[in-house]
Amino acid sequence: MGDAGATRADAAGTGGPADAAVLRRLAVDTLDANWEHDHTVPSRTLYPHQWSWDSAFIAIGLAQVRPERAWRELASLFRAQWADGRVPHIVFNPALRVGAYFPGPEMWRSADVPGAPTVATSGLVQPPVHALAALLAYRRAPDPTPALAGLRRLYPALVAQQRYLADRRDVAGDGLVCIVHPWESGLDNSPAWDEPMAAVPAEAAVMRAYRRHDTTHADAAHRPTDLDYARYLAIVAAYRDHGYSDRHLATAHPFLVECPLFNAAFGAAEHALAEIAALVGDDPGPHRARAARITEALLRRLYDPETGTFQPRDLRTDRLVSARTVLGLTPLILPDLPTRQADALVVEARSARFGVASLMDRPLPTYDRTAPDFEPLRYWRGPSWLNIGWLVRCGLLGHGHPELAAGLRRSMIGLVAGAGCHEYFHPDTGAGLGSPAFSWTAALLLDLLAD
Ligand code: 9WN
Repeated sequence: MGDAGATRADAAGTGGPADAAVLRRLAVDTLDANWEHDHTVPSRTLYPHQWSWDSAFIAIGLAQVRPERAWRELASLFRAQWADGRVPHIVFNPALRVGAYFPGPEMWRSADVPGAPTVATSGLVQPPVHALAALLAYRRAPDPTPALAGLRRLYPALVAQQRYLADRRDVAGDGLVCIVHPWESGLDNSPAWDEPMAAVPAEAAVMRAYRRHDTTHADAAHRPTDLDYARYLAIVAAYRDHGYSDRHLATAHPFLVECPLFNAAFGAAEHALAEIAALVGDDPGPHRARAARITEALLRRLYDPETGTFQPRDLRTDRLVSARTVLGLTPLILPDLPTRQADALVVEARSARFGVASLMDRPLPTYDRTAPDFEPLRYWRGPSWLNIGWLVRCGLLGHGHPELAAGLRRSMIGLVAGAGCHEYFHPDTGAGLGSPAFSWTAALLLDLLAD
């Protein structure tokens, strides 16, 4: 990031009131402009429907400034929950024209599946950060009474979301959940998926039959490749053609991975549900017990003592993938992560690979910046994203590293001060990339400013 950006960052991050007020206004305006009846679109151009984990992050920011919308945001998403408990990763807005996003409802065909809602959705899920978001939205709310009512209404749906994952997605029977598509990770083209994706048969040429929507709104060099997309579509077709039934996964599905971030969110959700249960008059005990089992399974299956970080496990080969991505740091959000592993993650976070410091000279990248295939412009293969920094910061705070958390906070606020509410940022210069008016950037900025 250039000097001007760093100066503004410091002013905002250390309480420069004028700059903080300007940033807050920018964030609220971004969220207002992206509000659509009962939800917030991630971006008007690139992502004009409702996305699952976006809505969770967005609700955390809305809770402070538009509290009623925070609960409508989550309620509209959970209205699209399937009968089996899955919360779809996209809820399509029926008012939009065909082709407003690719792949649209015609590819997913959710209406053909018994148990899918009336509204068209995808059949995939995303990291279950919703219980944590609901709890934080409650804590951030200016008036606790409607917020508690919101929590109470949502609680059974949050429990059903976890039950779906535990009952249907523990394909290895090891207590962890597997993702069946890179889109389920939320970090679509992360180098973490290169090894498992290489085994998915597909050819880039199939994309000639389709029109990608993303590359008409963003630079193709900043997005996944056509070969990535050909594989994404092949995996969707495999899942869809089995009616999105999880019974066939072990035998017939081409992509099955246990992701550290997804499972960390799965565990953090049980911790959050324990707190929500206590607030709404239910028994927190079973949630606490499940949370402990998830942390234990993560340690057993995904922690690599050689590298001192968590790595995804490819269930097709039963091997840990080798790429060191920021996904590995995210189990820090688990309050019961043992000190030994938490300390190792802090070492990894502070290393030249990720550069977390109390005074950061560059933003947190999504991939090891010393790796030869680090790509500073391409989506999840290097650029800095606010939701990931926000999660890592929560983890640093939870494990007793306030100075590092403060450094990360200043760096993230500086990114928006320097470039606006962009979707992602250049990990060296801080330049804005992707959508220039991205909702979770705005929402999480509000959360950072409030702390
Ligand atoms: C596919 C909406 C979503 C985010 C994901 C991000 C991106 C979609 C896409 O946008 O994914 O789901 O079209 O690239 O990778 O994390 O939820 O913001």
